Amino acid sequence: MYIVRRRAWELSERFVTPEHLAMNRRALLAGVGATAILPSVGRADVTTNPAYTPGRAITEEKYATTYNNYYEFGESKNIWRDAQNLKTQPWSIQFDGLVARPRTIGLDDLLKQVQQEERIYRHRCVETWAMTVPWTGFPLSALVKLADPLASAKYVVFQTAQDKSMDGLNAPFYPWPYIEGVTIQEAANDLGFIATGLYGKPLPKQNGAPLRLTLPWKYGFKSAKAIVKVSFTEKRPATFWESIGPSEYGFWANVNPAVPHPRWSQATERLLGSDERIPTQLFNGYAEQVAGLYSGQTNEKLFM
Ligand SMILES: Nc1nc2c(c(=O)[nH]1)N[C@H]1C(S)=C(S)[C@@H](COP(=O)(O)O)O[C@H]1N2
Ligand SMILES: [Mo]
Repeated sequence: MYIVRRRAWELSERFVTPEHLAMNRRALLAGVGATAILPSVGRADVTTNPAYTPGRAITEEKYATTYNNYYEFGESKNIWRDAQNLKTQPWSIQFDGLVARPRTIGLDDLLKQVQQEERIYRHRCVETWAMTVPWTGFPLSALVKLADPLASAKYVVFQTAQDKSMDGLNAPFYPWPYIEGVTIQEAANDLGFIATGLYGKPLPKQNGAPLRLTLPWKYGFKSAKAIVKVSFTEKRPATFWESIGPSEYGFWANVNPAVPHPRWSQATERLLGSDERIPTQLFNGYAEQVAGLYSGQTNEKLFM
């Protein structure tokens, strides 16, 4: 048999799988129903933040929690069962690099020092699938404040756990650990979020438990899962996907329908649970909140 061995980051064929075909209109309508109910559900210690209204139906939970990208567990979208083997308790996060006091903080201790809220965000994967989900968590800016960076820090770098339950780590070729990063200014933007929950429940392991970055104006690969280390640096970090394919997965990775990926258009996206494609928006629809971050950077490849 003739097999085309695509390199793993060449994801273009993967949009068309039987799973997608199974996601029908009925599912989409169920999602619409959820929109009407969800924002009014109050939960102890968590307030739903009305400033983040997604303007489209919330994705059905079963799609957001069973169709995932988590290369530590393999290249397939169907890793949710395997991810259950990750032990997320106890968990601690290391703050290092350009901080006043490098240290490791237990997750429970960290969570006592932040105010949790719920935000419904659009999510846009670089592969052109998208979803709309209610995260629970706290502002990224609060995490940065806790870490207490020095004035010389220019970047915030996030590192994902490397655990024995993660079979994908045995795959050669990938530059583990999974590293992502943003500038200090980006990290200070209100939209940046650290998720601890999804759909009002603790964050599922496949979605990045116990702590996951969420940057809704950027392609999904910037949103590192299972964070164990937050470092502050003066130099721009070599991030995971940029190291693998710099012309395809750049450092900035801001969503832009007008800038195609070298191998596919970014003009439209497919909502999980539906076969329909909808137009993609500049900065994933968050231009008003984040475009100002990039006003001085006209020569940079900000969008791929
Ligand atoms: N550690 C880690 N984080 C990751 C990834 C990954 O493979 N490993 N995939 C990224 C990509 S490409 C996307 S689109 C989102 C998917 O998040 P979800 O599975 O919760 O929808 O996680 C991002 N975070
Ligand atoms: Mo992605």
